[in-house]
Amino acid sequence: MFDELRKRISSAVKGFIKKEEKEAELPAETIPEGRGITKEPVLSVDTSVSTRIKGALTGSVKLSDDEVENFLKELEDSLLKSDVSYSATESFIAILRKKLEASRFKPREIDEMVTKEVRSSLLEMLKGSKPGIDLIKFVKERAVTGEIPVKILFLGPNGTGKTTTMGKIAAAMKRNGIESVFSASDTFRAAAIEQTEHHARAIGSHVIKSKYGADPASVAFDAIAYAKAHKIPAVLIDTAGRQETNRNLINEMMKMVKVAKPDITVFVGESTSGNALTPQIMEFSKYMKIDGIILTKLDCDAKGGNAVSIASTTGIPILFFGVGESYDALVGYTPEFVVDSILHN
Ligand SMILES: Nc1nc2c(ncn2[C@@H]2O[C@H](COP(=O)(O)OP(=O)(O)OP(=O)(O)O)[C@@H](O)[C@H]2O)c(=O)[nH]1
Ligand SMILES: [Mg+2]
Repeated sequence: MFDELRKRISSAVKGFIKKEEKEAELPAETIPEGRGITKEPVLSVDTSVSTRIKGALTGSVKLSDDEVENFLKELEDSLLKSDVSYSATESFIAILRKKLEASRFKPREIDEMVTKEVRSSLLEMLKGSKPGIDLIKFVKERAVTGEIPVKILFLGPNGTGKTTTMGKIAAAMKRNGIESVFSASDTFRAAAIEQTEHHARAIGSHVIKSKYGADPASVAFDAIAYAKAHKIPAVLIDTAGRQETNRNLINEMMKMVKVAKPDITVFVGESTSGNALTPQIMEFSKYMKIDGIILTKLDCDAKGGNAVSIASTTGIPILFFGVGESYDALVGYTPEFVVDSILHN
């Protein structure tokens, strides 16, 4: 996961070797000492001979405007090629530009120090986004106040991992002592009901189902009634997937929202959808409020740019990443997780 973004962002090692070769041609006293290939990928700044000479003489150096701009241009191209949205790239570059222009660098540690600035700029940008709801904490708090069941609706285009993710959430709840009921509201595909039942059995959750073709909202209504009657704190509502632009699906979801009145609506999207992901989310959010996003299949996503830009582009926080098919392959979103995965520090 994030491999391509990481490679692009830290394309350094290649550039770094080239630079080392360039340095070998310089007079010995102008070569900053002690720069070798470190284990961690380090970004590479193409510094001019004059910057390095000044650095060698004074012990600290400011990057010239050209050096900053060339570096930023390269980084900007890399981010855009890795599916980071234009607006996210621009805000990141703006934060980083300020830092690079204001900083003085030790000549021997320019690349390491610039990498640190990149890290802190990425963190600053990601931390600027709205934090997501902690689902487990939310249900626990509601259980204390007695406002249960908490109803969580999972929706999104087909095949993104809605049913599997619902299973993962139920498993995480179970580990935290929270019982849940599944609403098998994907009545669009005959096998979907069995699939939901299969997950419920494996996790030890309850399941409410109806027949193939039944009204999905009425199944949710029954699941909520069951949870109320049995004081089960969470109802997890599975839904059918289709093309995000499919009008029937949108109508079905709107009816679901009206009938089930979910406390939390989660959009489940594939991180591998590339640039198609944001329009998918925006299409759903035209008709209903999306509270959080779970980005699945990050383990299959070489680029990883969506993880960086989704919150800043859509204004909707990422709650979790799906990183595999097993029930425990769910990672809570933190800006640090994203940045560490990219920069490997
Ligand atoms: N590698 C990987 N596979 C995943 C992940 N999440 C789900 N899958 C797989 O993706 C496939 C589709 O998952 P489902 O949960 O059936 O997706 P869905 O959105 O419910 O599909 P529909 O109900 O047909 O719309 C399954 O093979 C899952 O095992 C993930 O995070 N990583
Ligand atoms: Mg499904």
